[in-house]
Amino acid sequence: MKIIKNFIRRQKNNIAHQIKRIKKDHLIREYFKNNALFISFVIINVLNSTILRFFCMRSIENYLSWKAILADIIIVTLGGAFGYLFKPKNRCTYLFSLTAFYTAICMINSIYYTFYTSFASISMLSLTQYIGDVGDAVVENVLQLKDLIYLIGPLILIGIHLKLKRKNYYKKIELKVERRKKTIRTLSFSGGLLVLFLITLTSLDVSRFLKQWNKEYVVMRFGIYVYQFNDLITSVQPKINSMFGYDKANKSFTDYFENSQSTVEANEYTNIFEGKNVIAIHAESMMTNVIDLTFNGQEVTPNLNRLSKEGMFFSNFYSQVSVGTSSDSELTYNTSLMPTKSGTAFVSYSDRTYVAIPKLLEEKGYYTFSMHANNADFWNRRTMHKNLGYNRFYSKTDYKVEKENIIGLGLSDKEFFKQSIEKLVKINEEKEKWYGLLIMLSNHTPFSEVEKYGEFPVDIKETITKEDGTTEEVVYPYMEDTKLGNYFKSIHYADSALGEFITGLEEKGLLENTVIVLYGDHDARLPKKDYNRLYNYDKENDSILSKDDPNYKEYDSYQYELGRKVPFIIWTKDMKGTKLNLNNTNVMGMYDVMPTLGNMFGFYNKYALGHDIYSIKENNVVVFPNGNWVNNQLYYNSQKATYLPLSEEPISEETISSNTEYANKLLDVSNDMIVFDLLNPKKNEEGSSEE
Ligand code: GP9
Ligand code: MN
Repeated sequence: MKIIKNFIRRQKNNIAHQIKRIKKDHLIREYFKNNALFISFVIINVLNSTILRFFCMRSIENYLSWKAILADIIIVTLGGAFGYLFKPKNRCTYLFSLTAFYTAICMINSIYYTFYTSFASISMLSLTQYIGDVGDAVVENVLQLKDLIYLIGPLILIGIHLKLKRKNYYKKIELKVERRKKTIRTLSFSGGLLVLFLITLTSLDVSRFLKQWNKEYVVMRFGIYVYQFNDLITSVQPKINSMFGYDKANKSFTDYFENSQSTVEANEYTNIFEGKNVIAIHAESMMTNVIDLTFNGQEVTPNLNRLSKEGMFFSNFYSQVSVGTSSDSELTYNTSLMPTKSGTAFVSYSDRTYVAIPKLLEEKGYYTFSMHANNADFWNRRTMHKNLGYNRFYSKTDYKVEKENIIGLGLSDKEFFKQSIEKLVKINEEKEKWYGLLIMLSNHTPFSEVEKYGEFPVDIKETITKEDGTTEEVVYPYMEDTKLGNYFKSIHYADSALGEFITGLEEKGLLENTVIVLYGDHDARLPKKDYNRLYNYDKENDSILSKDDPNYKEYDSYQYELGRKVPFIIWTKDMKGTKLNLNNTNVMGMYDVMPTLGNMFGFYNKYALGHDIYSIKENNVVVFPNGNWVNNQLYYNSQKATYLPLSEEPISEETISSNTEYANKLLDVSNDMIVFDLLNPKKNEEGSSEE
C-alpha cells in the first residue's frame, strides 16, 4: 500500500513539475516575444565588446572571459532598462542611441588598439600633444575592415526594428505602471548579476580596476564598457581634486621652499662628472639584501656585488613607492617628489609640470632617452616620459621580441640589454653627450618562471664522511620551492644580464666616458615567513628553528621594513681604488638621488624635496608615502607611533615630533605641487592674477 501511495505521490509531483516547466517555458517565450528589441540590443552590444577583445587579445580565455561577458551584460542591461520608461516608439530611439554610443566605444578602441596596442583614454583628449598623434592614427587605420565589423550589429538592430514595425509591434499600448514594472524588473535582474559579479572578483581584479593603468587586464576582466566608464571617472577625478584649495596649497608651497634649508652647498663631489654620459639602470625589484649572499659558495649576484665594491655604494638606501610601484620610483628618481596621496602621478597627473633630470640635462646640451622593452602605455610611460623630458622613448615596438626570448612580462633582460647596446652605439656616434634610462623587466613578481632563469640551486649541499671513510653528498631543500628562493634564482638571472650588459658596453668602448647609475626600483614584496626560513633554517628537521633556540634571529615587522632597502650605486670603470670608491652608510631615499646627482653633474632643481647626501650627511631623513620615516637613529612607524632605535644615541621626544611634522609637511607639499600643478609657470600667473 505504502509503495503505491509513494508511487502516486511521485507521479503527482512529476506532473506538477512538468506543468510548471511548460508554464515557465511559455513565460520565457512570451518574454522573448514581447522584448525582442531589448534582447537584440543586449546581444548585439555584448557581442561587439567580445569581438573587440577577440581582435585585441590572443587567448580564448581572455576574449571569452566570462567575467568580462557578465560585466558587459550588466552594463548593457542597466543602461537599456531605462528604455522601458519610454513608450515603445521612443524606446526604439533610446536603444539605438545607446547602441550608437557603445558601438563608437568599440570602434574607437579597435582603431586605437591597432596603433598603440592599448585602449583609449578620455584623459588623453586633454593632452594637446596627443591629439595630433591620435588623429594620424585614425586616418591611418580607419580603412581597416575589422574596425567596421562593429557596425554590423547596429545594422541588424535596424533590420529587427523594421521587421517589428511591420508586425505592428510598436502599436501595442503599454500602460505607465506596466512600463515602470518592466524597468524595475530589468534593473533587479542587472542588480542580481552585479552582486554575482562582485562576489567573484579577486583582490587582484579590484586593485587593477582601481589603478586602471593595466588597461589590457581591466578590459579582459571587466569588458570595454566598464573600462571606459572607469576611465572617465579616473580622468575626471584629478580635475576635481585640483578645483578647490589652490591658494592655500600655493601659499604652503611658497612657505615651504622659502623656509627650507638650501642644499646648494659646494662639496668635494661638486661637478665631478660634468659633461659625462649617463646610463641609469632601473633594476626591477632589486634589493640590497642579496648583496654578498651565497648558496653553496655561489654568489647570488656576483655582478651587483662587484659594482657595489668598485663604485660609490649607498648601502642604506630606500625606495619610496606607493601603489604606483615602478612608476612611483621613476617619478621620485626623476623629480625628487613623492608619489601622490591618491591615484598615481604617472597615470592621473601626467599633464602636470615637473622639473626632471632629463629636462635639466637637456638644457645642458644632453640628448636624453629612455629604453624599456614593454608596452609603451604600461604605467602611461608614453605620455609621462615625454613630459619628464626624455627626447625619445624606445619601447616594445623598437625591440625584436621573439617568443623564445620572453620572460614574465616581456622581453628578457639579456635580450633587452643586447639590443639596447646596438641602439647605444648609434646614439653615441650621433650625439655629443647623452643620458639614457634603461628599465629592466625580468626580475618581476611572481618569479615563477624558474626554468628560464638558468640553473641556480638555493639548497644546502654538504659532503659527509661516513665511518668507513667513504663520502656522501646530503642535500637539504632550504629555500627551494619558496617564493624567496625563486626570487634568488630570478635575481641571479637579472644580475647575469647586468654583467653581460657591462661587458657588452666595455667591448663597444661605451664605458670610456660614461657614468653608470643603478637603482633598485622597490622591494620584491616577498613573504616575511620566507625570510624567517632564510635566517632561521633548521636543516635537520627541514623546518624553522624554535624561538627559544639560541641561534634564532628575530625577523619582525621592523626587520622586514628595514630589509626593504634597495641598492643605489654610482660606478665608472676606473673608480675602483679611488676616493670615489666608497660605501656611504647614511640613510638615503630615492628623492635624494636627483639633488645628489645634480651636484655631481652640475644641474639644480630648486623644488627638490630630497637633499644632496654629501651636504646633508648624517642629518638626512627619509620619508615614506605612508608617513613613516627613517634616519640614522631610528625607524619611526607613524601609524602605530612606535619606533625601532638604530643607534646608541639617545632619542628625544622632540626629535620624533619635529621629524613627524616634517614628514607630514613634506608629503602635503609634494602632493599639492603635483595635484595643483604648482610648478607650471602659466598656472602661477593665473593664480596670482586671481588674487
Ligand atoms: C612594467 C614594469 C613593472 O613595465 O616596469 O612595473 P611594476 O609592476 O614593478 O610597477
Ligand atoms: Mn617595478
